[in-house]
Amino acid sequence: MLDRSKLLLVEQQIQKLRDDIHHHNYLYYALDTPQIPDVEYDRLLCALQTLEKEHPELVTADSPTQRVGSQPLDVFSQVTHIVPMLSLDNAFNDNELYEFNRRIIDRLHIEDQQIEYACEPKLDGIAISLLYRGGILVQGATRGDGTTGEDITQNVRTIPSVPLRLQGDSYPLILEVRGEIYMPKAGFQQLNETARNNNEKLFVNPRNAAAGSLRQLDSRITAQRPLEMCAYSVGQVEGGELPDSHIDILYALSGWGFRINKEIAKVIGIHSCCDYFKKLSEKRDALAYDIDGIVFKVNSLHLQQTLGFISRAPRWAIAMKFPAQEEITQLQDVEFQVGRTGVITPVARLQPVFVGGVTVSNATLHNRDEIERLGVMVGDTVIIRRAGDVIPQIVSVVEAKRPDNATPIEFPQQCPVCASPVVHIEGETAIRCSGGLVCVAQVKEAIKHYVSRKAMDVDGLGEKLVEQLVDSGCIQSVADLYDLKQEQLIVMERMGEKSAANLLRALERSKTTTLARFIYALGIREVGEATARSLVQHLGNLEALMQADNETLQSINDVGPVVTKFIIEFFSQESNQGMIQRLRDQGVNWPDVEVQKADLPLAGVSYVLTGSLDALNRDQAKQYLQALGATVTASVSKKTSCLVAGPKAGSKLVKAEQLGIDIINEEQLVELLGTHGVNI
Ligand code: 5U1
Repeated sequence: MLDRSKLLLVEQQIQKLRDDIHHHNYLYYALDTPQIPDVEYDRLLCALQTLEKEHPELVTADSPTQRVGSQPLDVFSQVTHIVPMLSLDNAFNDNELYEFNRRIIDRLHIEDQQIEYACEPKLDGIAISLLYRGGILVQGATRGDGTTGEDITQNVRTIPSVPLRLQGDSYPLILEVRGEIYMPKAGFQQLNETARNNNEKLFVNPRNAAAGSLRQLDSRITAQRPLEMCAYSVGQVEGGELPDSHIDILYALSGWGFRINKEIAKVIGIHSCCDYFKKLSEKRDALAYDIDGIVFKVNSLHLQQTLGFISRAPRWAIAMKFPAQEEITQLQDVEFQVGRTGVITPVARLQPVFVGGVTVSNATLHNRDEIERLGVMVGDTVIIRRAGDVIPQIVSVVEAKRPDNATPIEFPQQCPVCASPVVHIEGETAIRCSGGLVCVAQVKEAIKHYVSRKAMDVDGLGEKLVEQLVDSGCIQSVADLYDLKQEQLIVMERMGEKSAANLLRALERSKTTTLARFIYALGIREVGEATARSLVQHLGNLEALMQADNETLQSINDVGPVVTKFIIEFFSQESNQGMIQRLRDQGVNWPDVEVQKADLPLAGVSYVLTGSLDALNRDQAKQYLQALGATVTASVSKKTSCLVAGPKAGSKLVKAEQLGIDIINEEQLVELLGTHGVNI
């Protein structure tokens, strides 16, 4: 038993750690200006977890440790919104925006130039209401029908940019903050990359992924999804004053710990709103998140009150939507394209149609399954969708408009580029060209990938130029790039002396890179940027990667059996070893990387999981153990430190017993994770 003064000291330590962590969360998530490195932050969190583990009676719901999720619910309960959550009227063109402004002018009897508008991107996510009492988050709810939503408090708690406790002390006693929960594009891509590696179903777009993540009854799943929250208004407010303009309210919310959109702006008059819309439209694809329009709000709260509401939407706000992203057109033909890894993709050639601000004449049809799912034939009338900067997709077929001469889509038996036989690999939906580097299409795609921005980033070497260089026989592999001469380049189309010299300089510059970029640039199947980074973090150098065995690779975060197989296959091919050697001889280099692991609590400990687990699935158990620094491998060997055996464990259990390896059950695993602050 600790005496009172010692307990008081622990309480003070816990309080100080929580204050510090809340403050750094605020700097990181709300202001995007972290002031300490990640390891320092992890240290603070770890210290707090340790103290809370020793003193569970001191754990509170607003503690920053409480973001890992909790026991699954049976159902979500209902929540009534005291102040209804409104929707927004839409404008689809400048005229509709001017009409909105005209209605405001007529009601308020003022000049256009007297109206100040707040402009902000409309995030494509899920609307949320967060209720704070005394600065503590007590409820998170969906919009539902605007009056009644679902209580998803457990889920919103897991989102790092949702403050569990407000900053400062000037906030109202009761404050309901409204905003959008969304999944940034990069997080979405990473989530789907992992799902693809695990042969799981992919999410269609970031919005669906965010919605699916929030709808989880098990908040531990939500905790693993890369969600963010951005505040855009308030609902119920009691016991405190707010500023008298929308923009100033947003700044107040930012001061209390919320992320607000960086693009918000205050403008005068509706023409400036149009200018803002054009500017943001150009920036849209470069934003880290999807937006589907721009919201314009009368900035003065006093004027907002005078204008009031009509039905469920305020008269003082409008969402100007980006041009329609779906259109109707005709499928004229289907051609087959060969990708970097030999996958043959059917590409729809369409009657050109204007959609989402551009003319579209091609759309991907993905694979045979997709064609069957759509039931599409050449000659059909189809609906296409263009979302952000992704390749347009065929969404559905208008069967009523199918012409009599519509023809089924036939898949080729031979590669359309090199005529090698097409193979259909068991378990894969795709068909592949078996030509490998004999196939010019695969060579071209491999080179395009190698020079691309996220790989070796060779400025000035676009797709067309790569094709010309390959077609003219100047290059046959990536290693030939660094042997290119000025005289070979200047004879290419649209290539003068100056651009040739620039390109040679860019190639030279690209030789100094990072190991992660180089690994990504090699184009190993299923090795995306994130996987390449993971490989580097765990292995440190290229030699270790080239020699890594099945067990080593599978113990790495993000690396499952499929990608392991591709990595081993890639490095076992002599042609690839030769190509890497040639690149290094030509001067491709990178700085050494320090393997990061040593200060994690389970660093150096190797686990194997077997049998069925109950409280958490195998993937979750693997992720938790890896996050604590342990390696998790698929098979038991002398190097294994511990076997986690659930019911129905078989040969791995027998082998672990024979080798005298520690064996624990799931309950003991949960307890072990708990001692390191992972509460299941
Ligand atoms: N950016 C932004 N999105 N959004 C959605 N502001 C905004 N305001 C909304 C909605 C539904 O409603 C207002 C009426 C508060």
